[in-house]
Amino acid sequence: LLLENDLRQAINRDELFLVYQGQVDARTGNIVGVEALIRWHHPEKGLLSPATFIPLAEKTGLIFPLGDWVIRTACEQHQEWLKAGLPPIKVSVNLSAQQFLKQDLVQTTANVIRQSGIDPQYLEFEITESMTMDYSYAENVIKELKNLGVGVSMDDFGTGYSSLYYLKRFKIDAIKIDKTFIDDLCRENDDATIVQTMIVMAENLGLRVIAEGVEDRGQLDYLMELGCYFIQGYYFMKPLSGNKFMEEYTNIV
Ligand code: G
Ligand code: G
Ligand code: MN
Ligand code: NA
Repeated sequence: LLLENDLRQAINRDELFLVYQGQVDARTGNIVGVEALIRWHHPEKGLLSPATFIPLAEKTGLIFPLGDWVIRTACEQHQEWLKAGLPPIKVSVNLSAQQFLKQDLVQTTANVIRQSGIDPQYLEFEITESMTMDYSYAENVIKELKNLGVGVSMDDFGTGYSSLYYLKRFKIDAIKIDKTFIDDLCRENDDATIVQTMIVMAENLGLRVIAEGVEDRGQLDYLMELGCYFIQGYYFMKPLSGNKFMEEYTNIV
């Protein structure tokens, strides 16, 4: 209950912030996108990771103002990078199931796009397949987001229970292969087989594939051999503040 009250005030008190993890095209070394990840600088407890407060936010309904803040802040950051001279890069925002299923998501997103001035092709939402949901409603939300020009990717791909059905039903743009499949890619034949199959399937369905949690050269080489070039992981970049990200970007390119 105490933490809930703290979280309620955290937005107004400027205690929440986003960090950004670059996604790299391993063929060129260019950054092709970033994922926005929320953090909370708690006045007493220090830095808190989303694993400690997103479930609480979901339970209490605070996920709605918090989620709106994330979308807005990520879009504003994109625009600031542009003003500072960076080329436009896609920014991905994680959505909780409740946010995705809330009636005003599309309207809120349209408002943020208009107010921030972001070109919507550079905004993408990450949804997870573990959401239990009304499929025809979800299908419609994705359609409306696409009408706005916003992309949708499936996060943590392979860990849910209906992933293939989602691919059949929803017009998504990309899958993000979950880190659990990448961890032992070079040691476990089964993991390698599963990853290879995901990549081939995505390719044939015309979806972008991003491998998550790539930490070493061996994993990178293996993924490139399998034809997966979009890489997110500590091997290339850790999540960084907006300013640090810009510095790194300027150094890389
Ligand atoms: O950044 P980190 O690895 O600590 O993130 C842990 C989890 O929190 C991930 O599953 C990630 O998807 C989730 N997460 C990070 N930022 C957000 C956010 O802004 N909104 C939601 N709903 N989840 C987030
Ligand atoms: O669940 P989701 O995919 O949204 O969350 C991604 C999370 O994975 C982020 O919290 C990010 O901090 C974390 N992450 C990204 N790359 C790596 C990595 O290479 N190693 C580890 N251990 N975590 C990573
Ligand atoms: Mn994600
Ligand atoms: Na993931």
